Amino acid sequence: MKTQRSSRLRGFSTRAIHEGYDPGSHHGSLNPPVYLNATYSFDSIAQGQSRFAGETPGYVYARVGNPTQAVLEQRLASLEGGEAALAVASGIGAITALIWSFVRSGDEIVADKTLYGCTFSFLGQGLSRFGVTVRFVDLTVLEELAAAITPATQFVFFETPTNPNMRVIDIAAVAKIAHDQGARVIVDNTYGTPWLQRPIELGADFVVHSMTKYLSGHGDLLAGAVIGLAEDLLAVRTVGLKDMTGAVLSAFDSFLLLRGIKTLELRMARHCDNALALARQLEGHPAVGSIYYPGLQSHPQFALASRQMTAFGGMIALELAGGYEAGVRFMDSVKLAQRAVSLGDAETLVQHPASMTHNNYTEEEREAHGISFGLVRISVGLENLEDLSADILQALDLAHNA
Ligand code: 4LM
Repeated sequence: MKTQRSSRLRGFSTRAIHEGYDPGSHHGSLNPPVYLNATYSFDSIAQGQSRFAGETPGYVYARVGNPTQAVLEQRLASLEGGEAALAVASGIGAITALIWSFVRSGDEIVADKTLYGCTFSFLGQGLSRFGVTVRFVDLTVLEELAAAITPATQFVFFETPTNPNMRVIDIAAVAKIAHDQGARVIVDNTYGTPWLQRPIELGADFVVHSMTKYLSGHGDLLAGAVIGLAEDLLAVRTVGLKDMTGAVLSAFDSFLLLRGIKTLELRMARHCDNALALARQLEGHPAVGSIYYPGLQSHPQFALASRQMTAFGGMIALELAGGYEAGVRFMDSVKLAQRAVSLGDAETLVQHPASMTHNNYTEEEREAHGISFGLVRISVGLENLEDLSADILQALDLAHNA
């Protein structure tokens, strides 16, 4: 496998703020211009033809690229330690554009059994209509991967930590087994972000993101990204994006993402600090039956998470001792936290995966895939920790003592 570029050229935040943009080339404008255009004019028909043929660099039409988006893509590639990146209109747009670019009828995919609901639908229901076989296995048990992979396996796909139940998967170990069988590895790094883990440096071939979440950080847009080798990314841009999904990111959303990513390190550090402190308060609380946070020593993959991740992320899942009804009372009782899906925003968000983000699983699938009906998900925000924990604890008390 070809080795992708090391991301360790300059510090993380330095690259998050400066990579891919030189104000001196843009009248000193500190921020990149927002290029609001659908098309690009050519000096001559010959120039346009050679750009279309891929013989000379340059833009042709905004479905294939835009200079504001290009700055964002260079920055993303640097942060993830990949050769190239493609920014698209949503996380699902990124996953579909990548997979549509390479799979054909008869191919197989092995995926972890816990995935964001719409990813699960695309893989499990969407692709099967086109002759692609997807096997869902528990990728924390490497023997299950070895048993499921065949010479027809194109991709091994997983999230880590998994949405919503926070299982942690060993990226390097999965990549080794997959590569030995000629399959390529896609890691959805939405929960992790490149600040917490860089899957390509651990052996993954592709990283995908819902940039709607931590990378944007402010809940004001939908976006996705694919990062990987330049030749593969060219295929994803010219096939998966241009011809198969058309999931184009706007220049303005590219600009907002560049703004959000400047503070990614600061925000992630605060998300992680708040989440770890809150998880420690919740563990052992009489209202809490089970809690899933990889920074707690009780988490089954605590040792793996400690070596694979810089810190443990901003997401917590829990089951209340009083089950689903207590969970609903808890979510209905929060005052500072908001009842909403999505994650990675400044605001703390609580939601019920079984009926919301993961409602495309049938009841049987949910149980088989370890997503319990009583599970409550918290996306821990950036609020003052004392205010946040007071809100969560008062809601837990109300839920417990009702
Ligand atoms: C949610 N998640 O969980 P777009 N990959 C992961 C995700 O969590 C999501 C996507 C991809 C949630 C949305 C409502 C790990 C989304 C899909 O929504 O297409 O940008 O990302 O609350």
